[in-house]
Amino acid sequence: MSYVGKPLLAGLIASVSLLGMAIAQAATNPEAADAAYKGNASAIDPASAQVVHTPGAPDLTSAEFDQAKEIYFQRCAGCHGVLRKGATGKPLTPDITQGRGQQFLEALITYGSPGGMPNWGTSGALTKDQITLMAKYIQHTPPTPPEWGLAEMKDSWKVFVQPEDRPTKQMNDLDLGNLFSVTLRDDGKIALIDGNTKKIVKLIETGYAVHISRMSASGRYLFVIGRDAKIDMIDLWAKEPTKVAEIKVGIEARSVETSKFEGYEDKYAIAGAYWPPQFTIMDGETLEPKQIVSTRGMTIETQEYHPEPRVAAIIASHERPEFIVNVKETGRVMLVNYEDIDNLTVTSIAAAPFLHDGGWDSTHRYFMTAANNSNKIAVIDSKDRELTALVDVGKIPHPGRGANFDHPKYGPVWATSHLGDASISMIGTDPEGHPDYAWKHVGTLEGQGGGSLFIKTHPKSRHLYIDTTFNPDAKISQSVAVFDLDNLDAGYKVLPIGEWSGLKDGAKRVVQPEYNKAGDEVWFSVWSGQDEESALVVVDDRTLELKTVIRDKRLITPTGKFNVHNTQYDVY
Ligand code: DHE
Repeated sequence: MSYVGKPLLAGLIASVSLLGMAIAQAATNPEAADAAYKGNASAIDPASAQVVHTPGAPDLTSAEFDQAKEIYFQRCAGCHGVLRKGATGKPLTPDITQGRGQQFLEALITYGSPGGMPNWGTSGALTKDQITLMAKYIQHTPPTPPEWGLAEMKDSWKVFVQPEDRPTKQMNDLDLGNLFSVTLRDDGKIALIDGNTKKIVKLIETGYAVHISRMSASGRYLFVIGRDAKIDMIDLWAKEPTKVAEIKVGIEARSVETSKFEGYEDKYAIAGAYWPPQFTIMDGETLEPKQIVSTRGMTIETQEYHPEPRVAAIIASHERPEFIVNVKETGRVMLVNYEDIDNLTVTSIAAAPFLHDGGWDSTHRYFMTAANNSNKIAVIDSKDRELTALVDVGKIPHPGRGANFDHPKYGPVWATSHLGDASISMIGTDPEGHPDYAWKHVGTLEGQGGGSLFIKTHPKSRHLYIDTTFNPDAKISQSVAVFDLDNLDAGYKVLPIGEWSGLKDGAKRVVQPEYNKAGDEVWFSVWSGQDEESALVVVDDRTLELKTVIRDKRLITPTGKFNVHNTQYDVY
């Protein structure tokens, strides 16, 4: 069965043009970088969403409805939500849109807004007729995509190699700890690359618009999730790394993780979905779905029902048999205890909207997570199961998993960069040794500019790298800033990663620094379009000089890179 295919492909192409457009707009409006980043096509097949004709809304024929649905899911759902309850973009439910009226809506879509709404008309992305159509369409009740429960999951679930037929030890000569799983975003694949030889070991077909890779606690299984909510489980011990199971846990998703608490290593996997809004706990060896939990519920602030709270980052606790699940729109962090898998206990912590990504402090006790619409970092204590602090940081924090290092004055700190400004915020994380600074925003570094997605260091490194992937200035989006951790006051150096790649054409956006196992080299993706050449650039962390460029025509749209050892042990 084809769940995505053409609509998604078209959507991704559309989202690339949205990206260009919104990034251009970001030159004058920092919110636009955020819209560019979040305004990707939805993986939902528009045809599956049921249409309701709404009293008070302008008439539309079935053909017009179909066309409008397609445009909405490709271009609008990423920001306004599938059910139009609002996320980065404003809510667009009929009670609001009918009140605004056709003319107002057409003008808004045509010219955009200072809040980050792209100028769909004046940029030429939508025609006048399409804008008239969309203004009518959003005055109708939002069509609802189908649910995805146990039956659908079981239908999609396949075990290619049963656990008893798998090897009991590593059957290949790969240096698994230094293997990298590289997302080939628009090619529906990952590339496994040997960190020592820099050669592609294998390409593996995965879900569409692949998002992230995570490792099982033992370091044996690699889990990859696509935006289409398909999970592929790869056994790295096989003669050559091989897919051993797959499942689709929803229609649209971003996160996957595995149980890491002592005694539960490799026992469970969990994946969060954007649609339907839910998470699923699966058997860690076969992906058999065990429990599905809906995240629909009340927002923390106004205690208002939200029908579509998407699951963002998930991290496995080292302190308890628990998964920590970020629920974006409600602003809740759920601590899901899997000790009794048939009777899960969930502790719901009110943090802040809209929770996105995050990672551990250096002790692996405190989960530092970005509430990017609130410009805050929520600190979750995984041991005492409570909110330790909400820390104000810069505009639209986006840490990835963040960066931990020792600051000469503040002791151990965790840092995030931002999509909305050039700052890098440092938060003290040592309540024992440096109580005066713990859970406070202790200092700010000034980076190259806004549009940053990822910041990275390594316990063995004395450097801190910050990308600026969505900065509107190509010179900045194609390079990274690096700070010397022993001399932060000296400011940053710029490494011209895009130029070092040797690529001539393309956007050459530099994204996501990732260290090798030894912590002495750093890998960057140089990300261009699907029909253009991309590359990986490897930098010597000691000298900050170019070490290698990995160019191969199979490396189509590389973005995230996940070193097996660092991902397995949460090293960052
Ligand atoms: Fe991501 C992590 C969601 C766009 C590359 N991304 C995450 C996580 C979430 C998320 C919730 C945390 C997962 C976890 O830790 O469990 N990303 C989203 C979106 O909703 C968004 C904004 C828009 C979309 O439609 O998908 C989005 N992300 C992107 C991109 O455009 C990026 C740059 C390129 C790509 O491959 O799609 C991108 N996201 C990444 C990467 C990580 C990630 C590389 C993991 C970083 C890490 O170090 O762990």
